[in-house]
Amino acid sequence: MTSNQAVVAALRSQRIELPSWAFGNSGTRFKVFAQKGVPRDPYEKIADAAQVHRFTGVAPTVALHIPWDRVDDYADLARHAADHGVALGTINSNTFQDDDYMLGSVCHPDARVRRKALDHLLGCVDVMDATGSRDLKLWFADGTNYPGQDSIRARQDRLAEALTAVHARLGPDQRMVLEYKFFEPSFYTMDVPDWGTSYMQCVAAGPKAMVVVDTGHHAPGTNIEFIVASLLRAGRLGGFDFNSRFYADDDLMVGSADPFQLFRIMHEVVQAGALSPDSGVAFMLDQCHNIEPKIPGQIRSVMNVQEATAKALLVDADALAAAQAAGDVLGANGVLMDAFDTDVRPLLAEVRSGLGLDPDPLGAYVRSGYGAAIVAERVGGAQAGWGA
Ligand code: RM4
Ligand code: MN
Repeated sequence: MTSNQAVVAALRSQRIELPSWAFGNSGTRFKVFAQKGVPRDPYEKIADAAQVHRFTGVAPTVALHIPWDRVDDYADLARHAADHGVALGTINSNTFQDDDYMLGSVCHPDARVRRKALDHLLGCVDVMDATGSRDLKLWFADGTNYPGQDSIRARQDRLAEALTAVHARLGPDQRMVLEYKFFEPSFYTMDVPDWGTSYMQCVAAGPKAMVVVDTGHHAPGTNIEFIVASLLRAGRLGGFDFNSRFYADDDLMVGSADPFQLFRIMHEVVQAGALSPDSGVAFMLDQCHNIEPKIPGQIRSVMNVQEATAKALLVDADALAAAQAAGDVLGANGVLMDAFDTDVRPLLAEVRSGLGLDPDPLGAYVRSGYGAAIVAERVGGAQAGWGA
């Protein structure tokens, strides 16, 4: 294979997972602007997600959020997904929207609440058994608002206890991925604020526990690619929740705020040989589309990840290694910038044509008439939204 063929092959086999919640209505605490044609249930969310795969060819799985996507029969939902050419992916737990969780979930001072939260997590593994999902994503809103409110160390102990119990429940091919976030909803301490805490808890929990990096969950200026490199080196990078941030956890389209950062992250992934679907690194989107249309917003996001990936794949690894070994600072940086400055859109158009797809996914989606059809068909019923 020429190197160009290797790049094309890597782009063809790339996999990006979509979040079911990106297709429902979402907003800020000020207002949710409902959009016409938005799904009313998990079945319609999956039908919409399937459109993203139909036009990009690289997004064949949809992550569920429990209980937002609760259904009576998960095996039936999995069949529905298969009928639409996609599969169910990561199961996201939710221990942040019940009144009982005001002071936390698995870190709560009251053992009754901790038990309730743990039962929810174990229930999510039951869902995984029915859907065939590999990963359980854990994000805990747990934390404190005031110094002295609770014991930082006791809360870590409670967290460890819960993670050990979940780990013990996982099947041989299942994993848990633990997400961190430096602030919000708690403002003084979050119980999993950073990758170091997540890593320590994962190591203590066992080999099926991996760290997940949500790109929006860092303080401004954080060098995320350094974290990615470190976790890859330790064999504990379970995956990404991709999105963009300007200020906080903005959940904007990945690659929209800082495409260079996304490129730098993907460069670390490519260098570590972690791009392929069997590498154990899950590439997921975790986004909300508050003012832009949702299906095109997801298509655009997938394309942004593809563009960053293509640029990372175009880095001349030999030239970079030679410049680094020679201490050629400007030369090494130049190799990276040459790749970043490449217009990869023609290459990706070629990749799409090779997959039998329209080279212009956004245009093809509009021309398909799907967006207009769901606006006409989905009348009545309650639209799905963030939190439902
Ligand atoms: C959280 C976290 C989780 C996601 C929810 C919707 O901030 O990022 O991954 O499931 O939001
Ligand atoms: Mn996330």
